[in-house]
Amino acid sequence: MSDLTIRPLGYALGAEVTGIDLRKPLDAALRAEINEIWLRHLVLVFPGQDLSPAEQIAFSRQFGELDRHDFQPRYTHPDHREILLITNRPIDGKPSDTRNTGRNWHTDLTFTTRSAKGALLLCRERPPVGGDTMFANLYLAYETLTPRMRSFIDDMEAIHDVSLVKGIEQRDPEKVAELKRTNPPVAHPLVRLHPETGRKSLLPGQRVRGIVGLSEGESAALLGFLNEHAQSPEFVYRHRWNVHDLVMWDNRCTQHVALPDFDQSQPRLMLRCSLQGEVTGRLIEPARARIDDRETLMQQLAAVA
Ligand SMILES: O=C(O)CCC(=O)C(=O)O
Ligand SMILES: [Fe+2]
Repeated sequence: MSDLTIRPLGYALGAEVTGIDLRKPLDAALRAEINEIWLRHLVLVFPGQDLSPAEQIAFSRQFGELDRHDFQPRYTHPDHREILLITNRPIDGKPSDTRNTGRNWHTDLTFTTRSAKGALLLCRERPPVGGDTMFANLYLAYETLTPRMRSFIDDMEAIHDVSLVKGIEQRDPEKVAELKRTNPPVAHPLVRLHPETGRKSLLPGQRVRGIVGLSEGESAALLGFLNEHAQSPEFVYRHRWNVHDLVMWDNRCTQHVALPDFDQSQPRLMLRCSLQGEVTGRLIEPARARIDDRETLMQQLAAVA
């Protein structure tokens, strides 16, 4: 047995893990134990881990292939493409485009066909108050729906759209145009199966434009309900950061939001490694990206009649 101590931080998800120095290599048994704790608590907080970028990368790699952050190459660590800098500190003398990362409820990279498996975020600098991150358990969001609602939505697909990333219009317009061009809307299952636990979870979020096959009105009503439900306080853990917290979340069954509840003149600096996920989405043709607007059609028919 290892010396790990696990302290649950929230009813729905989140656990603090102590009794480990993440700078040291993990053996297979310890790796398996951490993975098992991760699958159980979905968000792990390892406090007091003063890791160098190379150490953070080495630990993160134990849990999957690392992303090289091709979306935001200007904001990666100068010596390590695997580390993304999420900060309000200026970069190359310009406001950082990552200063408002994650400002609406989302699951990472769902605007690509291959949303992330997970992420490991290390706090380097934080404001005196605020700058919290909230995480929600999407297994519970699914399991607490009625059987009737579950079977209604089980085989639906949702359209995820990068242009719904909150605050995207405040970023460098050229980069945003490129981001939109290279990331046309994609459809992901609204209910997904976790590849390791086999449990179903909901995949909602504020970057979802609509549901394939539903009218705009139907989509808006259903998504409004599902989003409100999935953000219920009883499914949420709110993390108040300390410097040297390493937080590791399972992106396959959670969503999160980074709160702008702090004085933006105070520096916040987070270093992120992202674990590559499996392909679960599909590109949809631009014409199909629009929701089938049956409502407009019905109105036109009514006007003719
Ligand atoms: O800055 C944070 O707290 C989290 C930002 C975010 O959404 C992410 O790193 O995926
Ligand atoms: Fe995120």
